[in-house]
Amino acid sequence: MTLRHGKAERSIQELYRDDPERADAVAFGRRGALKGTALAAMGGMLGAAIPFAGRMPEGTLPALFARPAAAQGAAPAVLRMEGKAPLILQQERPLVGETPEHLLDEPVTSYANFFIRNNGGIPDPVADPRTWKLRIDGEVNTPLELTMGDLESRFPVVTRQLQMECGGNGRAFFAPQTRGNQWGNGAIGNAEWTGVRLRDVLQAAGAKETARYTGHFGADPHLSGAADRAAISRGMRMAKAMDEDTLIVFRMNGQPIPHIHGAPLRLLVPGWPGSLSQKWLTRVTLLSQPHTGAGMGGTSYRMPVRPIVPGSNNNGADFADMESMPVRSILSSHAHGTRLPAGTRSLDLRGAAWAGDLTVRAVHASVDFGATWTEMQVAAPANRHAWQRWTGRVALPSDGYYEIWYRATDSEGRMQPHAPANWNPQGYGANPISRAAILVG
Ligand SMILES: Nc1nc2c(c(=O)[nH]1)N[C@H]1C(S)=C(S)[C@@H](COP(=O)(O)O)O[C@H]1N2
Ligand SMILES: [Mo]
Repeated sequence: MTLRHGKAERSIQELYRDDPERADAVAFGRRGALKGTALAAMGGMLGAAIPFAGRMPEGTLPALFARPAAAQGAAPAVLRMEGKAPLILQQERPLVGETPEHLLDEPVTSYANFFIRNNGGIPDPVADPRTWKLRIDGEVNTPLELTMGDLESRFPVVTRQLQMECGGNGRAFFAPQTRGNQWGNGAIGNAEWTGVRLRDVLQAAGAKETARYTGHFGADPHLSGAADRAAISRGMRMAKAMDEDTLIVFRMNGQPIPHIHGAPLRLLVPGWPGSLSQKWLTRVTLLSQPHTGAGMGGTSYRMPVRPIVPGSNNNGADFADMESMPVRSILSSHAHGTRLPAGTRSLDLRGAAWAGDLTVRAVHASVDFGATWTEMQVAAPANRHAWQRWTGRVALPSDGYYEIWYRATDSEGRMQPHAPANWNPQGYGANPISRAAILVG
């Protein structure tokens, strides 16, 4: 969608970003409630009447133009990989693919629809996974070197549905824009993982009193090729390492883990930034001080304790590590921008919601720009740390342009905000209410 203004033709999104008041005036010739020619202008741009125009908050940029894919001014690039759905190609090197939100419609996310996030290269697959060794060392009484066979025979094997979400999921909603992959809501997956508890393995190694943090290491090379640099190497507090749902996994959805997701072994640290879930796992070390690997400290996976000025520079020295992820919901029954047949008068909505280590208490949807909200039915999670599916029905009074607004509330009463809060240089934790545009007729 482009907008003519003098000689320049710019995307409406760009114009809104640079100068919202002028963009609003140029686009709709007004500030204030939509009426008369302004309403006709917006309707014309959307290609439809807006039945709830009277409830549209002043200055609202229609979701049809505001969502990230549209913001790029072009159709997103597509990832083409054997067995994978056409994910949104965020980057080729390192390889990063986002799942379009409407493909996350399965209760258990398949390999095909699971997002991909790499920070470095992709290691060569090993010929025989049985030869893979995992080292446990540092502040332990007995350092261990374990094969896959050792893990399976020495420790209880558990299978859990666990949600894993990139710390930067939702980053594209931040303004001003931050560095990093411009994720929408699709850097999330909820697969069924099989493995052993990290806790059992650390106990077998005899974690010392002095062990307070973990450090994680994987086999993937740094993009520069430098052998002494890690692509990513993060760590967490012992409390999370000892959580019963923090696993060393070797199967995803009942199959050996696909190579791109970390075969043959990876960590799965549900509810906390995905970067802790080290793929191609070779070593876990226990430390008395926070780990200092790649992706630790500064502004990496860290959030301001006191809000900072959006867009300002900050070295993150007094930020705090991001831990449990904030509440978020997705809509999987209808793709953003869907056109439905004339006469459609109700929509059966479906999606998922999750909230880091917490659960989701409620999901609400609105089709009238947030003036009224309908409570959806939210299912219990399959187990702790699994996402929760939701369903519900909304009524549409006539044909035209609608936005489905959807938002979740966590078990402590925190709701997704109208705009992302606590802006930070690397764009973590943006979880605003989402908006999907739907055209009827
Ligand atoms: N070894 C290794 N592990 C890694 C990464 C990586 O680049 N290398 N990326 C992390 C990040 S940032 C995320 S969000 C998840 C993504 O896992 P996936 O690619 O299986 O979806 O893996 C994490 N584990
Ligand atoms: Mo991530």
